[in-house]
Amino acid sequence: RHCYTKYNSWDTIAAWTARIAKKYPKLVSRIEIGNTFEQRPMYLLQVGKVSGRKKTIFMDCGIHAREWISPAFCQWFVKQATRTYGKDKTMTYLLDNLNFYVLPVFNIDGYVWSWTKDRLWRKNRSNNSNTDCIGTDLNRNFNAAWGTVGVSDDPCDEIYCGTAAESEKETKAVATFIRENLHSIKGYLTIHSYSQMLLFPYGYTSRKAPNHDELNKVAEEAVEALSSMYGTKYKYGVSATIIYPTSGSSDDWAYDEGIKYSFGFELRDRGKYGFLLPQSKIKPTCKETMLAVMHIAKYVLNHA
Ligand code: 0X9
Ligand code: ZN
Repeated sequence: RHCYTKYNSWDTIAAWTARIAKKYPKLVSRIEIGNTFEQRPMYLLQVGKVSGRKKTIFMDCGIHAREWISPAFCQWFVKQATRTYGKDKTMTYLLDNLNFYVLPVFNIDGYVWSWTKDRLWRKNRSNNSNTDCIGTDLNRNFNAAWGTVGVSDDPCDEIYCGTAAESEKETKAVATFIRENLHSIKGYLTIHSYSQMLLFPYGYTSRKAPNHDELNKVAEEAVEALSSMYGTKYKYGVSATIIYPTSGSSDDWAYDEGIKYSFGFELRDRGKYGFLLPQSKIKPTCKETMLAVMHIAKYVLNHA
């Protein structure tokens, strides 16, 4: 039984994607972008008023299996979009002029594993050669200085980067979809937890991104909007310095593909519960995060 204020299993989320597309045919459609290693279909929701060529923002949740608040946010976003379109002025304006591609769970196999066998599982569930260790870190598997910093080449490690960039079916499906839609995708958002940070490129180098100052300003304003609701404190800045250097991460890759507005969120909390954020925090976390995402979306619409 699906509920926005509870963590939902993959089967429940999958059924929900079908239902919401059916209920709001003028606003939501469901696209299958590929299959996971364990052959589950990867569902993407296109959200926005149907009309000709529109700028779009791609947002994914659940690259890392155990970060359950992340898929909860993607579901919340779609709920807010469908329930407030035509009522809330900002939402109506955004959905009339923008499309959102929302991938509610990127790493589905890992998410299922975190529900059934190991709550703190992070990677996907693909096999590796010459070892019993399972899985690749999908946020080390993109083609952005792949395999260089903040990764491991040991398949038994949590940050194993895979055998090559896009070696994983899940990475390949997302990267292919984004490449095929690059003409319209102006913003990229990837939702993680935890630590309350809003990050932007680069993670793989200390070089400044060409529009660093602009990204910094947008991030500052987004964080300010977020904290206006409950006072939640966020850090913001370059991912390599604010969190730690990583290569093969999705936001750096999207940025280097030409998506000038690329951000990574690390949602609540700052470590009290960590990945085990209680369900009672879903609603406040999603409500405040909406403000930051809406701010970025408005900016992208007006500046991209
Ligand atoms: O290590 C990661 O992949 C992210 N942190 S998490 O705790 N959610 O695993 C941070 C990635 C930071 N780097 C980039 N966003 N490039
Ligand atoms: Zn993560």
